[in-house]
Amino acid sequence: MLGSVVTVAALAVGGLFTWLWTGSQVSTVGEERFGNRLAIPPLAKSSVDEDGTRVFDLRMRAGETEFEPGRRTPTYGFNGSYLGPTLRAERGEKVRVRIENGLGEASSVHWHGMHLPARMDGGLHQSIAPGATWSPHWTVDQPAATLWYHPHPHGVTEQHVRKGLAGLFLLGDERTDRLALPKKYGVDDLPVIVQDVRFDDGELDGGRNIMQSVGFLGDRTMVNGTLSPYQEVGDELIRLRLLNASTARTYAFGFPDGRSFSLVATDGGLLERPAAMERVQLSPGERAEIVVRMRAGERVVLRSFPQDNYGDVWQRRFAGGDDSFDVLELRAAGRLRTSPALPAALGEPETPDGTDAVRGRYFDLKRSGINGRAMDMGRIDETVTRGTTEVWTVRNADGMPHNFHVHDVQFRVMEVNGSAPPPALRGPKDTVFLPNGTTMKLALRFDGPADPDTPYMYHCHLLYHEDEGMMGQFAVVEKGERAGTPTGHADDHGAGHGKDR
Ligand SMILES: [Cu+2]
Repeated sequence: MLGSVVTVAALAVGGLFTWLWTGSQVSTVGEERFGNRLAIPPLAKSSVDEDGTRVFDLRMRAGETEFEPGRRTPTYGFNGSYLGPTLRAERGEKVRVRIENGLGEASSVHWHGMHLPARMDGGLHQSIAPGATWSPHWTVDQPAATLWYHPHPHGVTEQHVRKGLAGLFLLGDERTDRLALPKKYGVDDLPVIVQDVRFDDGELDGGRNIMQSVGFLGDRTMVNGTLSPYQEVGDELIRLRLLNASTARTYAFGFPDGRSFSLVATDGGLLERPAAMERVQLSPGERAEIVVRMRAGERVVLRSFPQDNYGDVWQRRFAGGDDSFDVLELRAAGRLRTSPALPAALGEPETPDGTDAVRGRYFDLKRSGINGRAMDMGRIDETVTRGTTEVWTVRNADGMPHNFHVHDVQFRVMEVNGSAPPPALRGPKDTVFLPNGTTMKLALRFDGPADPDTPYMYHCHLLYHEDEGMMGQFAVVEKGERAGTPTGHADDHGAGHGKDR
């Protein structure tokens, strides 16, 4: 009698586990109909004022979006109901963005990947109250790149981004503008903002089950807010500007027929030369520009494949590593315009190689906090000297995947687990993926300007972890100067709001 009870219980537990195990793998491969034309975010209008500053206007607002015909979903967006326009500026230009917060709650807008003064960075200390306007301004002083913007409010970044607040900020420079790369926006140069979503009765779901240690994981993907998207293309070479704007999910992009493509740029701009590869892995916040060769009349799917470097079998199954998605279908015209061959030489590196580093720092990534401490807006964790190079060693031994993003700088990956970085990590980076058991050495140069009272952030860009406190602050100071006290921290949330600073 007892034996049969135990047997039944064991069978029940085993059955439950099998159900959980198989049910936790998500795949949309072969399931997407690709019936919706890909939305291309509009280029943001701008004006140039008397002193030559290029001025953009963004309004954060709540709205409703029809992702599927007849079903209205509450969402957030910039100048629209979901996502935002694509901003474009050239190196050397002065830019100003007037941001009006039309939401019913405080938020902020961070310029991910941008080198700019800390007060313009849009992190936790530049909160914009409901109804207020914030107008950060700076001079673009970095190479051509695919950057992006998104909110960074304390504790609710995940929610604001997942509801739709994100957009691209493309930078150009003279040298890059002359290169023979596909550059017709929306034609042979396509923005590809990838997000995973799950709908719950028409609403965007943000829940996570207890085993999803990384945060929310959706059951399908969208590109530029379009479900099951296709794009018609008419050129031999197509440049895809891939942005992983998902809050927790990491992708490994490639094509089902195994064709290789050329990686031309990483987060902060061009590689020195194109690198041929079959997969490119992007964790939340990372970008890659790839150029793929099309054959006349074909249809090819951009797919995200399972990732065997993601972690142990448990993490792979329950935290997204085993999942796969059919992301975007490219439909080539019957006759294609000839594209010039890719240039053999692309960018000229501006990231430091680490040989002139004046000091090293160590960052231990834990979900509970970096270096054993959870985020405190009133505490500056690290003080760096303007105009110096440092080597940061970042380690994840936390048993789950993390990544690491540093504001203000583009850095160079010097080493991954003691070896030279793979080609996909040889370009300028601001965010890197660190699966459990990874140690990376990064070379970063801090060119200021110094501001001892206003810190920048470094953090895990899995937004659920970031919101939980997996973040720290660094201030850039003049030589010999000490960091001050951050202004506008947690218990001081109203300070400075509504002023046009
Ligand atoms: Cu993390």
